Amino acid sequence: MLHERYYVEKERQERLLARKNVVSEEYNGIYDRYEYPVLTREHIPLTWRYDLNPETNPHFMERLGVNAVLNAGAIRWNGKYCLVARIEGNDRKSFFGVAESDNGVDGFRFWDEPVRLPDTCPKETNVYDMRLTQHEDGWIYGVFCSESSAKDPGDLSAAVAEAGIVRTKDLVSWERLPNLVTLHSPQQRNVVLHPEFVDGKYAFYTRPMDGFIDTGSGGGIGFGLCEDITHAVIDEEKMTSLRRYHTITEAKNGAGAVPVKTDRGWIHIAHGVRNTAAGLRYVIYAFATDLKDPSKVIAEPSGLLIAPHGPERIGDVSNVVFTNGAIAEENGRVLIYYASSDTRVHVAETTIEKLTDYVFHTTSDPGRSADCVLQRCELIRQNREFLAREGAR
Ligand code: M1P
Repeated sequence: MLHERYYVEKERQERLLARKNVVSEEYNGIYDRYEYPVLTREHIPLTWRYDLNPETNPHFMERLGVNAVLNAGAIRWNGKYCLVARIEGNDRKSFFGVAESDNGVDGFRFWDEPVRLPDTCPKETNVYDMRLTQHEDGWIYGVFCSESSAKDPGDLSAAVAEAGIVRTKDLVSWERLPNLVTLHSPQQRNVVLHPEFVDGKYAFYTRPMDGFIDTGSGGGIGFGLCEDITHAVIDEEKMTSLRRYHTITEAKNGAGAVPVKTDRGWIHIAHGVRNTAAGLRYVIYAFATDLKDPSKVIAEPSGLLIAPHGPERIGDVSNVVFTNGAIAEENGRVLIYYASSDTRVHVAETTIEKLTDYVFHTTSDPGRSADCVLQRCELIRQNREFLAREGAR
């Protein structure tokens, strides 16, 4: 017989999964934030965490607890909104799980079992942050961080980050391809596969790094082409969106969701990092690249698009918002999935029209306080004139 607590927990989880999400009152005209996270550790099926047999688990203890559900790749698949979330066990190791919803903003439910990636890299310790690309070659690719120990006996935390690549046709069976090789960058994280061929080649957004945490000489988000995805090697990495002094990308940045194609360019939703006395602060920003040459930045609005607000600011790694998945629908609706403080996943909703307006009509960062205040005073002047013309205050 099942433990009585099973029914209590099951009922609690069903209530959580059935809860309707609501648009938050916060307004900026660019996107709507939703009130409730779409995925948390409480969404993980009980069968993944508990041993349900009272003979072997008389106290109905969590035997394999889950610490956090975060950074999710996203895709519209078979009429559903699917997230491939990073699930971090209490043991600190991450793995992936597919959760689906009918509307993209609530009711996300994990499939019966986590994703089992082919275990082809014996040295790999951890995997996380999958970006899902529906490529024009017909495959769905998952590009994720494959982390291995640096085998430095003097430093237990020394690690090496590479980009792992898998592909699938159904999100169930995954074929593992060799990790991406970038000839001039020792480490890579936040690598994203572009959905179309560029000059007949596969195109990747990269994030060259000298070390596991610090990007070192890595100047920002890179871009490189490779002939053969089954042995992906990038020789030359060009820079796209750059790290800049005294901006939201001063410490580092990285590609996020697969770019969204619009009439005016590819819109990228990425993350920028700066240093503070309280540690690194991660925010989400946007920029656009040229339709024909997706490495060429053609618009970069000033500052951040999404910052951690309210309860989002607190979690395992506080003061962080991070995205690696967005869904752009045929009707122009765009859902941006972002994790807060490395702990849970949220959604913000906008449209291609609004994103395009935001990216192309928001002024860029002039780089200095004196110029920023001039920019703002000019806005105020124009508004005063407009209000006067309208006879309003
Ligand atoms: O802890 C914040 C994020 O840190 C890393 O991002 P980046 O490589 O830009 O520093 C990633 O490990 C990410 O998973 C994490 O959310």
